Amino acid sequence: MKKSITLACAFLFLFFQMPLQAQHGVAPEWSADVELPVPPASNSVRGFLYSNIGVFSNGKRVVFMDRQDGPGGVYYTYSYNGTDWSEPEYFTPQDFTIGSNNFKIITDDLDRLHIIWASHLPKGLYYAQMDSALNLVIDSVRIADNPNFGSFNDMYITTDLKHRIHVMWNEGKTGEDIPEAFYAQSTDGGQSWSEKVMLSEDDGLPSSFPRGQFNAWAGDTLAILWRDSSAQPSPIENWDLQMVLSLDGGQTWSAPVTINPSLDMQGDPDLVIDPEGRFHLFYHGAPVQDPYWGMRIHYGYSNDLGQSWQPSPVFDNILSQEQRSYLVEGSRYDLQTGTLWTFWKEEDIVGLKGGDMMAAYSTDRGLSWSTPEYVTDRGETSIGYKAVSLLPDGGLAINYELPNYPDEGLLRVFYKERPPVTVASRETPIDSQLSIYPNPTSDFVTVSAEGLELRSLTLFDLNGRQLFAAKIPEGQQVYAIDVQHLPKGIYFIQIRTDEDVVSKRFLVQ
Ligand SMILES: [Ca+2]
Ligand SMILES: [Ca+2]
Repeated sequence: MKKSITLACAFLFLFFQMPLQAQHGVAPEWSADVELPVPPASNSVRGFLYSNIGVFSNGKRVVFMDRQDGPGGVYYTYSYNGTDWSEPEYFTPQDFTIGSNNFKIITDDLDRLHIIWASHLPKGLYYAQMDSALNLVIDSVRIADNPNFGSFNDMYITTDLKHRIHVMWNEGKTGEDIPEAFYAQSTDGGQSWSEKVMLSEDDGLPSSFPRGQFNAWAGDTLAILWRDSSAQPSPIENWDLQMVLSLDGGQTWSAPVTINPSLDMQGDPDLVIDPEGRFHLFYHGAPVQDPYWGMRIHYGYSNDLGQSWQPSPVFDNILSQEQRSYLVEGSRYDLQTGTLWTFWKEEDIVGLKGGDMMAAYSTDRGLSWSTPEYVTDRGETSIGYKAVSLLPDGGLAINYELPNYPDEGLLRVFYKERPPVTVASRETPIDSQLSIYPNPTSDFVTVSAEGLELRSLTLFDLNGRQLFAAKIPEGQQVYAIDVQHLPKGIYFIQIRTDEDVVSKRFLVQ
C-alpha cells in the first residue's frame, strides 16, 4: 500500500517536473564524450557500476566492459590519451565462471590493477591482478566462498598508502534477501586474503553497500559505513547509516554504531579518509515528507573518528541541486592538488528521463564546496552505469553507458575527462579583501585581512598535511608566519575570518 501511494505521487510529480528536464550543457572543463569501441563482432556493451576504470602512472587508461550480445564476456580497452582506444580484448582468468557479477577494478600508486568479481556457480568472490602492460600477474585467488546470506553482491574495493587491499561487500542481494555487510583484506598485494568478517549485525534487518575509500590515507584508523534498515517505524523506508571503526588497519573492527538516526531515508554512504585522517561522509537522503523528489546529496566531516560531525551534526549540508540526486560511488581525494571530489546523478527512476552526472569539489578539505557542475548532458536519455577514476595529474576520468544507442535495445559506453582543479581560479566574495605576501617567499608569509577579522590560520602542504595552526587574537588583521624551515614548494594557507573560510596558495622558494 505504502509503495503504491509513493509511486502515484511520483507520477504526479513527474508530470510537473517534465519541463525542467531541458538540456543544461556540461561544464566547459569536461572533454567531449568519446564512444568506446565494442568487442569484435559485438554490437552492444555495458559498463560496470562505479569501478570499471583504472589509470596507470604513465597515463594509460583502461576501461572494462560487459558484452551484452553473442557469447557475452568481460572485455577491456585502453588508451594513452583518452581519445584513441584499443580494440577490446577478452578478459580470461582461470576461474571466470558463468553468472559472474559485480565486476570491479581499481589501480593503485604501485601501478597495480586490482580486479574483483563474484561468481554464482560455484558461489565465490575472486581477486586477480594485472600490471600496466595488462598481463595477468595474479590469477583467480579466492577471497571468500560459502556466502552466509545468498550470494556475494554490491562489492567495493580500495587500497591505502600502506598498500593494503580492502574489499567489502554484502552477502545477500539488496532488495531480495536480507543482506549483511562483510570485509576481507590482503596485506601481501593480493596473494592471500584474511578470513572474512561480518561488519553488520545479523539481526534480520538488511545491511548493504559497505563503503570506505582509503586511496589518500597512510594511517591505521579505518572506517566503513553502510546502509542499514532501521527497526524504527517510519512512513517511508527508514534507512540509517551504520559505521564500524578499525584502529589496526582493518584487522579488527568495532561493533556498529548508527550515525545520526532519524525517520528520514539515509542511504548508500561514501566515506573518504583524507591525508590528515579526516573522515568525509557523503550519502543520499530524503525527508519523510518528500521521499522521492526530495533525495539529495548530504555531506559532513569528522575530525574525531566519527564521534562528532561538522559543519552540521545533522548533516543538513546539501551539496546537490534542487533535483532528485543519487550518489555515485566516485568520491576521491586527490593528493596532487588536495582536491576532494564527489559525484552524483540527477536521477529520475520513474520517468527515466534526463538523468545526468554531476560533480562538486572542495579544495579546503570540505569547508567549502564548488558550485555543482554537469559532467554529462544526454538530453532526454538517462545515463546508465557510471564510474570515476583520478588521473595521474589530479584530473578525472569517467565513463558511463547509454541505453538504446545507437539503436533501440543496444548499449554503448562513453568516456570523458577533466583537467585538475586549479586552486587559484576559485574566487569567493571576500577574496579581494584578503592578501598574502610576499608570494613567492623564502622567510615569512604575511596574511592581511582588510575590513575583516582574522580568526585562525592553518598551513598545509601539497599532501594536505597540516604544518601549522594559529588562533588569531581578537581585532588583529595582519599575521606573519615563519616559513624559513619549510622545503621549497607549494603550500596552502586556510584563512578563517569572521565572514568566511578561504584557502590561498603560495610558493616557498
Ligand atoms: Ca543487519
Ligand atoms: Ca533513517
